[in-house]
Amino acid sequence: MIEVIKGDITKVHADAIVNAANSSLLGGGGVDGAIHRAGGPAILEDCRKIRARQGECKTGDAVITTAGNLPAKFVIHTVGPVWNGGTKNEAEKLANCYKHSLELAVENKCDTVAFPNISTGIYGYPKDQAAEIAVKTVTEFLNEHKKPGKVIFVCFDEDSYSIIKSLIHH
Ligand code: AR6
Repeated sequence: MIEVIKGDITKVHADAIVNAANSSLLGGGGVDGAIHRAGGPAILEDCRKIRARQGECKTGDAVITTAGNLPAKFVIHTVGPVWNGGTKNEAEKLANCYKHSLELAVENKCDTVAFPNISTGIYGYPKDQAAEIAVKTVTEFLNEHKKPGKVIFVCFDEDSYSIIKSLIHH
C-alpha cells in the first residue's frame, strides 16, 4: 500500500527511510543534511566504508547504511538526477532511484519504506513530473513484487503533498 504524509522524514518510524544523497555519499544540504544531523556520525561512518569499497554512488543507484539515532532501522541513500530540462534521461534515472531503493529494502527485509521527493529540491526536478514518476515506479514495483508492505511518501512542501495525494487517489 502507498501512503502520503506531510512532514520531516527524520521523524518517521519506518524500517527504512530513503535519503536524496549525492554521488560522494559524504553529505550535503536539504534532506541529506537533515538526515545526517539527526542520525549522528554512525551514518557517515557507514557511508565512508561503502565509498572505500565501491567508490562513488552513481546516479540512479542506491546503498544502505545504519540509521544511527533515527527512529528508522536503515537509511537507503540514492542519488537522484540533476534536472537538465529533460535532455539527460532524467526520468529514467529518477525511476531507477525508486526501483533500486525498493530492491535494497526488500533484500534487507524492510516492510515499511519512506521516501522524500528525490531530486525536487536542490537538483531542480519539476515537482509534478517527479511525483508522477515516483508514484508510477513504486506502484509498478509493489504490483510486481507484493512487497514492501507499505511505502510512505514524506513531503516537505504542500505542493508535492497535494500532487502525490491526487495521483495515489486515482
Ligand atoms: N524531510 C523530508 N523532505 C525534506 C526534508 C526533510 N527533513 N528536507 C528537505 N526535504 P533536496 P535533491 C525535501 O534538495 O533535490 C543535497 O545537498 C525538499 O523539500 O534535499 O535530490 C544532496 O547532498 C525536496 O522536496 O534533494 C545533494 O547534493 C526533497 O526533500 C542534493 O542536495 C529533495 O530535496 C540532492 O538534491
